[in-house]
Amino acid sequence: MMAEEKQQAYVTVAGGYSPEVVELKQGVPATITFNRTSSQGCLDVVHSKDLGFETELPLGEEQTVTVPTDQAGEFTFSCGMDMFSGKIVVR
Ligand SMILES: [Cu+2]
Repeated sequence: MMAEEKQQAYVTVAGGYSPEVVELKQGVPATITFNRTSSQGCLDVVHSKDLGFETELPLGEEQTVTVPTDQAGEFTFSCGMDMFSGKIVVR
């Protein structure tokens, strides 16, 4: 494995998450960039209790979070009120 290997995922937030499932490779440093492009719904916060991130998503401003990939599995992220959710699959 190359020391500088990284992976970056991109999720558009517009009345839900697109894509709803983000796949990441275990053991490779990862970031996910969220871009909220619509004021629809209550998606101005995204968080994951599983993976320990939470960030506000100002409309039209990309926000990048670091995601731990040391553990394989399926992890959930959701809006601030847990009404919309997506999944991060690490394997
Ligand atoms: Cu919500």
